[in-house]
Amino acid sequence: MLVVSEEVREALAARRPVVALESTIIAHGLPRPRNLQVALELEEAVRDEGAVPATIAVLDGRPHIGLDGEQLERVANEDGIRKLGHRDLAPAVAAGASGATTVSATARLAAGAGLRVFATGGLGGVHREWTATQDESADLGLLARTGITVVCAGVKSILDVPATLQRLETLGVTVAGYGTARFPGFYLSDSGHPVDWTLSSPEQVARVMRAQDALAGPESALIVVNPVPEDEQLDPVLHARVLDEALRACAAEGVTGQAVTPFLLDHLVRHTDGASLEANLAAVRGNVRLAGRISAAWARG
Ligand code: PSU
Ligand code: MN
Repeated sequence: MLVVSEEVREALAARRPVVALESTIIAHGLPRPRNLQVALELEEAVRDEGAVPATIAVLDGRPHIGLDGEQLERVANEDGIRKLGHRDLAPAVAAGASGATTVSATARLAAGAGLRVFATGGLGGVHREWTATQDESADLGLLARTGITVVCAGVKSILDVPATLQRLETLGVTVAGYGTARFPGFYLSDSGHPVDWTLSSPEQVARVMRAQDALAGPESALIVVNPVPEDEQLDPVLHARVLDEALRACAAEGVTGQAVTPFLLDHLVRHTDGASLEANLAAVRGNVRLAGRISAAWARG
């Protein structure tokens, strides 16, 4: 069922490091034509750390683990590329549809193919106004039952961050700050909330992964949160102002469901003169590099 690229298959067979990358950020999280450049750049960053990148997407009904240049271009530029959460995988496969995978769908496919380390920008989570909309990303529930290590810059700041942290605690998902005791704020280095565990090297992360396996029990993810460097973060004052406007525009235009996240991200890019895009990219770049180093430490074990 899964189409695993030759390069990824060989790396897995030889126990060499592999890093899974999601594709929703490319198809629906970044503007064209920058999105394709970024997709290529992220794969290059994984290679720089000595690991093999495996970007994941569904093309013509087939889930792909590892894309070639032409396939990456389809994800970036093809009109009609859907956004697929994990619940959308089966209908997409049955219909022969093409779609980009969110964190939940990517993590499920990656784990199914035997990958252990995954890098992204920010996770989905609990939206503000949850009490009215009950909008909580399927990312959380899936990570609560999938044994994968996700490197991210926290959750998108468009979300209710403390509620999301609480949900992760309730669901039993381990969260560790990389070199920090603070939970990062995606575009910002610090969300204002603490984390309970701090890890300071790829080897320490790999040791936690081995401890998870040794303890056995129900599978769940390890979320490693890696802050964007302070000198590359979005100006916190600008962030607060534009985010407030974006949330109001979203409500005023009646945007709901899957469309909420892309709407808010796009609003932020357009109303910060691209500064949110730069901070977003700085965060993702750092996460991808760290994931490369963690997968190398994991492979050495
Ligand atoms: N973070 C970004 N850009 C994105 C996403 C996260 O900077 O496009 C995507 C991820 O794929 C994440 C998804 O899994 O948004 C969550 O969407 P939703 O809130 O609809 O579950
Ligand atoms: Mn949602």
